[in-house]
Amino acid sequence: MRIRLFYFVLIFSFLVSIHLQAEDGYRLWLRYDEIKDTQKLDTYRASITSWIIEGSSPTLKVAGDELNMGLKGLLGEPIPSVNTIEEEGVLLVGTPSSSPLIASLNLDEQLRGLPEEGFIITRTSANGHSTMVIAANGEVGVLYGTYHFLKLLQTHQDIDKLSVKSAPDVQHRILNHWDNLDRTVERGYAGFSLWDWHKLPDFIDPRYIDYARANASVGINGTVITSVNANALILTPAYMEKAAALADVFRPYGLKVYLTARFSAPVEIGGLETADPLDPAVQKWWKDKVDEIYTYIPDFGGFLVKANSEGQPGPQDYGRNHAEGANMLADAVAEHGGIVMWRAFVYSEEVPDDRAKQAYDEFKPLDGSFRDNVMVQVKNGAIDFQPREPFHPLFGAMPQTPLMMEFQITQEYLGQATHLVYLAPFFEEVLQADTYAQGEGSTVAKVIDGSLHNYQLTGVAGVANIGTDRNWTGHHFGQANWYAFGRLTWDMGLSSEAIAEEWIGMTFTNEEGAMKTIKSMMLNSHEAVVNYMTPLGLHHIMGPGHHYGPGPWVKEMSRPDWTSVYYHRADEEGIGFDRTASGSNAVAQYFPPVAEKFSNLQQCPDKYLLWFHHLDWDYKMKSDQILWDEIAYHYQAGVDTVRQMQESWNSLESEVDEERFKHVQAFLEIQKKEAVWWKDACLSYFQTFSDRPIPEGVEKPEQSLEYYQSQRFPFAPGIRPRW
Ligand code: BDP
Repeated sequence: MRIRLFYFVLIFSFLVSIHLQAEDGYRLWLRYDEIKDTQKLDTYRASITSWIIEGSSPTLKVAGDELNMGLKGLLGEPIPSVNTIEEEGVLLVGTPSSSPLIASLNLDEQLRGLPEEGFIITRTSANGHSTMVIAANGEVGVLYGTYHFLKLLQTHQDIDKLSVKSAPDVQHRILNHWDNLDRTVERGYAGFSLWDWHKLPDFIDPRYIDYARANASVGINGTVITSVNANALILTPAYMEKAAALADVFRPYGLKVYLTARFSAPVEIGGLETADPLDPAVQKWWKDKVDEIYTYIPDFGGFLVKANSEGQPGPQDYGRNHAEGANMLADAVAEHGGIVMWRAFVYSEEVPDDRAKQAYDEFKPLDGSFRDNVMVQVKNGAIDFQPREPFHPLFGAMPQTPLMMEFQITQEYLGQATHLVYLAPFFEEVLQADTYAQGEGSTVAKVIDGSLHNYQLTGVAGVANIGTDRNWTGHHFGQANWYAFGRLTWDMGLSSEAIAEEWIGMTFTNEEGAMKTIKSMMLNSHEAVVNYMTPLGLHHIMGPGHHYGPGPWVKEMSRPDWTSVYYHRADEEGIGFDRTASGSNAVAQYFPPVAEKFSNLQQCPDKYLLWFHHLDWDYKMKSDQILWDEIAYHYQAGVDTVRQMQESWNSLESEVDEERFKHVQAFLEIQKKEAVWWKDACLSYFQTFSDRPIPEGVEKPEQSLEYYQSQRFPFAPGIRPRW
């Protein structure tokens, strides 16, 4: 009896553990659980009875595997693959060159002009039977089309009259991992680096494959696997072999590997005395090094470089400019088809001018002097991934140099992994901003997709939020930002709402009411975090070094533009950074209509007010409130929104599996606590200048200012090793 009970308990706990494992978020948005809506399920089962993929390349094989797994899971029964079309209900997948069946269909018209990665999903007649077809000119297009098709099922779309034609808006859609070789992740809040360097190349963690699947499913086609604060060791044979093993895993998924290049590598690992980009020996060293990399990784994508920025070595160490540095590397990779992504995130120690102006001042004069295979990678805003920033003035200002957007997906300045912040609305806000570079309608998106200046190279980068945490991103909702990054870089015209709907449908629910509740939590979340951290254009007032929590009082750092007081400039009179003509005049870097708008107090949107203006505490806002009160109300509104998010989430208890429900619930509680902390710490501090009461309706700070100032977080995650 006892033995039986023992086995019963054992089996029971095993089953429970399987169940729990299934809801830990590991499967991301590729869950493929059986469709619960029986009507939908029946229609899908009737429409898809078998599938064919002709051809046997690795990419077609993974497309077939995904289709097999996806259909079986979603439809709740295995859907066989067949060799011929003898009935309706066959899903035909492939390219005209890999599939004679597809070649025999009259798809030329539809496929014409479609890039290799694009795809069509259509219905046509094959062998006299109405057949659904996923077709592309390139095999990766087939894979992307397959994921798209599965997504239609996952989100319960009508597939009867399908007519999809899709192609990416930009060529390079790239994750930037700030992963170190010791597996720490700079500004990573989801555990350690996925790359198990020590065991590579021999041990291939199955997670690498799931990582590649997830990226392919949203069209991400490149990954920079090492940190921008680069280590030259990655360019040594032992590490290149490891990187090559990753590249081998990623290749079938259309995911290229890129590396960060440490500019001083010729000295550090090459034994040269200089890394001067104009020195022929240095040029040769890089050329040889690149040739060597290509022997390991034949389709190596190229380099991402952070140079002469925050202490990183660069061409300026030798009196050369950024273009000379970038061009040397560009020449080395050119014959292999590689590219160089050269970052514009620079600000010089010697220049006492407004940090917001420095990237523009340094790069604008170099427009037109970069090689054709260089993209300059520009952060979305001119400071540094703050909760909200106006778009970077470089966008639109370099017509002869392809500019690549850099977003930060990891939430370094946005509550890190415990705050639910859906970033798509912010990405969308930046992409849709009008630069006026060529008159009205010259949006940042049009700069980035190349249409405004006819760029031949186009790209978007996102600093990854991915790590070894079982759910990949720390917060279950962090997955939505990875997802949204991929979707938006594929189609910059997609709305953040539409992307949220897809993601919710694939991860949590397609049930209308619950979907609506989750969607509204997501869509309000970015505004909420801006409100409780940096409302009305405030920026860079976070804790020093780790960037966790509030630190508006920070004033002792090794450089003034790392402090908070440099940015908020609060004094007895008022608050804000005057970037108009009477101040740093950073506003002049924008095209005149934008500069005028931001300079003019009547026209400057409230959300950028203190970014561009220093205003009196009793400045009358459009709302009729005085500035001080308005600031306080915004902080309170941020806290209130988080409380609403908590209520919304709690109402979903019966709609969401217990494990993810509780996880998110606990994180929302942390978020609420920290939102209150931000509000209280910032209001207490700014009140010492404003000398005005906390207005009616705003909760009083819970602790004294001294208490907030005394908080220390020496072990906050994601800190740069040297800090
Ligand atoms: C800052 C991060 C720092 C990065 C830097 C960069 O705090 O860790 O190295 O950006 O983008 O926001 O290079």
